[in-house]
Amino acid sequence: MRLSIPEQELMTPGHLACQGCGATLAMRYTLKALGNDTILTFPACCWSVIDGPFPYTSLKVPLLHMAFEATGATASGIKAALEIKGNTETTVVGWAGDGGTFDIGLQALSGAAERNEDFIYICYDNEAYMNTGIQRSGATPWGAWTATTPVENFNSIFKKNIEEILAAHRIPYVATASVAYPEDLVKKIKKAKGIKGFRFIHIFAPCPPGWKTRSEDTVKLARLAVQTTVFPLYEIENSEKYTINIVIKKRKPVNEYLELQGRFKHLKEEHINFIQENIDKNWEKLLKKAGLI
Ligand SMILES: Cc1ncc(C[n+]2csc(CCOP(=O)(O)OP(=O)(O)O)c2C)c(N)n1
Ligand code: SF4
Repeated sequence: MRLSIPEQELMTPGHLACQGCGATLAMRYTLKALGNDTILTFPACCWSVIDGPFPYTSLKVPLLHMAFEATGATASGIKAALEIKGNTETTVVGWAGDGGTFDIGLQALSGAAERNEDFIYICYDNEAYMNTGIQRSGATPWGAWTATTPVENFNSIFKKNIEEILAAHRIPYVATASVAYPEDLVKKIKKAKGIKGFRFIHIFAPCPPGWKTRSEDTVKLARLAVQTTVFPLYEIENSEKYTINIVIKKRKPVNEYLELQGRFKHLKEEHINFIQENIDKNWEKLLKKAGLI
């Protein structure tokens, strides 16, 4: 059998993540795609813990821990320092959670994208501020329970469309990816590695304690998110060329995805219908942009 995913492991076992953490799969596949000539920078997030305390580390590449809001600026600085030293080979990656990307790091992210800095920005999206106790973020979906959007006042704001925000910066590459589709994920990271300029990749990464799900359902949930088109897999090149990588012909109803998660268990039928209507609208918009309807 021909393996499409590199065998090289740059993430070791014995890290500090919870069982079934989607963010660890995201990292493992990303490093397989990038190889060891890579430097990472992390803001405050679960990954600043998962890696382990100094001098221990679960990653075989250099990394720099940085303040929550500073991923875009820090990665820009690392890249500039390497260039001064004559190193144009090493891949620089800003690696942040959704809180550090959609909300608190958005300013530095936008600045780096506007300058078309030559690094890859990866957001692993577990749809809340997990590391500090499951507070709502700009990536939290409509209807979800979080610690700051309790059941009686559940989240009633839609997830920010971060892809469109980034595409509006006219950067060369924007892509979504999922831990349930590792071949697609690795292909996109490799493609991003070969592009010069600012590249943004948004990886869907379920979180069992934050979503109130079973650890063994992480990949199933990530797959259902694609099959229901809650999280479609697509690319935007040079802010105008849309490609849907996995076109779902027979979409599953959103309830199949929601019912596995404790964070949605308070929802009533009318809420689920409302969520479905919005997913339908978004999917149609995307099909139009990709020229498929
Ligand atoms: C300026 C600032 N505000 C708040 C914090 C506390 N803090 C540390 S990690 C974190 C949550 C990060 O959430 P996210 O970026 O979504 O990553 P996740 O924890 O989900 O991996 C918060 C609020 C901080 N370190 N700095
Ligand atoms: S809280 Fe969620 S994202 Fe953080 S380590 Fe645990 S499973 Fe992973």
